[in-house]
Amino acid sequence: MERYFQESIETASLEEMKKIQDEKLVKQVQHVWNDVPYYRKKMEEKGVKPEDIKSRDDLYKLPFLSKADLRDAYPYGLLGSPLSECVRIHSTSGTTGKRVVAFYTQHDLDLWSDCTSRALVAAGATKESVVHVAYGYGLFTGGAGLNDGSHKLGCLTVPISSGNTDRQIMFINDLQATVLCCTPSYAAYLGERMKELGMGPDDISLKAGIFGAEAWSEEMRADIEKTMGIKAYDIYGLTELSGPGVSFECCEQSGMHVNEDHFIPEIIDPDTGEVLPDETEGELVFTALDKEAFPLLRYRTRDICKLSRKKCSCGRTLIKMAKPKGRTDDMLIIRGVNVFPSQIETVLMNNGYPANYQIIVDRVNNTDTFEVKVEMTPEMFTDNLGEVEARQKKLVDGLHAMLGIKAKVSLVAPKSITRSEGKAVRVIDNRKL
Ligand code: DLL
Repeated sequence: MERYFQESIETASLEEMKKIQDEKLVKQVQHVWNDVPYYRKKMEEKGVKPEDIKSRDDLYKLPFLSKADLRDAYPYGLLGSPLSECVRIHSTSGTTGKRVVAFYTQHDLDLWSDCTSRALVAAGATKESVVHVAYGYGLFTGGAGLNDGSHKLGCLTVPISSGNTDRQIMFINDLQATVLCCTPSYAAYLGERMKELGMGPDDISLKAGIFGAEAWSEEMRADIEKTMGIKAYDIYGLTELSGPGVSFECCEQSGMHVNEDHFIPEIIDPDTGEVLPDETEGELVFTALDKEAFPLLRYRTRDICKLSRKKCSCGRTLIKMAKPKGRTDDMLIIRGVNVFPSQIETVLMNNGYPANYQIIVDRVNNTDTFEVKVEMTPEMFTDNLGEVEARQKKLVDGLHAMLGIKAKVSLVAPKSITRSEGKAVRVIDNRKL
């Protein structure tokens, strides 16, 4: 079995990678200076010229780009190629303000599919694999991204998109799919439905899953792996940088290798913008090194994460990023305390609950209210009030120990929280802040 899709890049030495990045960065800065007046103006405001950027070590001199810039420049203001060279757009499902629209030339699409092919190979896919792509197709990048990587690798690709769970299971069974690609919350739902249909891990043909597009915990990974009898790999990416495949997990399943020949990662202090050393948590920033149509430099992702250069047993030398803990903008501040949905998920799963929950925050008489609605499994479901109360108290205590604040916990009937076929909706914040 092939271990790598592009071995010489994936196992390049530090010096080789630096050389690739330095050369590409110098070219890319020139491209942006010449072709993206919006960014050129930002560089001029900061007093930076293309000749000031001679290598990756000069990256810190460049200005950041943020989502606000993308909104300002919507739709064509950050375009780096003539429209006649662009062949595709994708877009985020942003809930506030304008959507982000990203553009691709044919060359951009080719490089993007290299990234997702690398992820598929790292998850054990080969040309013999049957890859069931249940990420949404359309404006969302998940479907198209894994579809194209799967094609490039020569796998039989099932472009089923999301929805119609029973039909998904029928296709997985009938075609004996070996790799499942979808969001982790949808994978958990598919697993739950398979169980209901009486299928155990040995009845399921799948061997690996490539799950991303939202934060998910180690506990959720263990749960999905057990239900389906697979290895579940994380994959990360964002529309602004192409889509899935900016980074991907290998057999070590401990952090994702960044496709560093295409994207330079940095971790910064979100308040000061200062670059932080490896192994320190902060906001993840990426510089796209060879994107033509939408060439973002130092783009602030708002994802909270850390980087590590520790040696990986898979043989890849690409730097690793940890599982993002959450986003600076999905961090809730409840009664002055920072709360991430992923922390709540960890407590629930440690206590044997599935990851079907909703966090409801409101403000009454100037005080934040904080409720966590948690679905019970059918085995837990009971009308014995004393038992339900004891279970609720255990979760209240567990959450208090994790977060330092008290939540109201409401245990609800199995299947009463709406399932998502794409990214799960975990937080309902009714505060008018
Ligand atoms: O979610 C691209 C994608 C598709 C990634 C399929 C992986 C698989 P956007 O809709 O633009 O793009 O959302 C990007 O999703 O900034 C993170 O906050 C979050 N995200 C993506 N992957 C992960 C992950 C796609 N593995 C935003 N873990 C990013 C945690 C993730 N968060």
